Amino acid sequence: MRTLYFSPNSRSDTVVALVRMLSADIEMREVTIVRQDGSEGKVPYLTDGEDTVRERGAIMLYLTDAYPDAGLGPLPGQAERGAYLSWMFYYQGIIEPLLILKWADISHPAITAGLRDFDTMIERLAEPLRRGPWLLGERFSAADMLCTSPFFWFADMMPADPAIRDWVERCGKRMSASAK
Ligand SMILES: N[C@@H](CCC(=O)N[C@@H](CS)C(=O)NCC(=O)O)C(=O)O
Repeated sequence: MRTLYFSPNSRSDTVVALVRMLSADIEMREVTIVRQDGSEGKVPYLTDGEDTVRERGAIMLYLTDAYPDAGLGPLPGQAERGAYLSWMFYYQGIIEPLLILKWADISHPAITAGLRDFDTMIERLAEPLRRGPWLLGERFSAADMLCTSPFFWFADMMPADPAIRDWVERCGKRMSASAK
């Protein structure tokens, strides 16, 4: 039995939405993440028997592989699998760190050398969106859900580029349509 630990109005929201869209039979356990005792309490967190999964990108990838019927992520051997993995890891390794650094107004040549910068990251996202509606072209996937997620929370981070703005709006509509 799989269990997802989540807390409302947190990063786990995207995973909760994905579980719904996958029609996945997962026990949902709401937890409090503000802890006074110094213990680790990050969400989202997924358990699957003895195995555990942390980090949104990893959890979403694990779930789209585990519930393939919903078609929300290419499986090994399918077209665009490499691009799918790349966007999930690009989110965790580049997009979210750059958003936090921008919010904190921190810059350093070593950061730019490793991660590039916010504008380069936005351009990277916009490239496929000028050719098709989703990061994987015509195919909507959990990568769109993950990579648009910060723009729903931090409206002031939303770039002016219409390719990004339209994509975020499209993705929001797609997710809310599945909630009905
Ligand atoms: N890199 C992790 C970040 C998870 C994370 O920081 N979640 C926040 C909620 S938005 C949390 O659990 N905070 C509580 C804490 O840091 O103790 C992921 O993407 O899953």
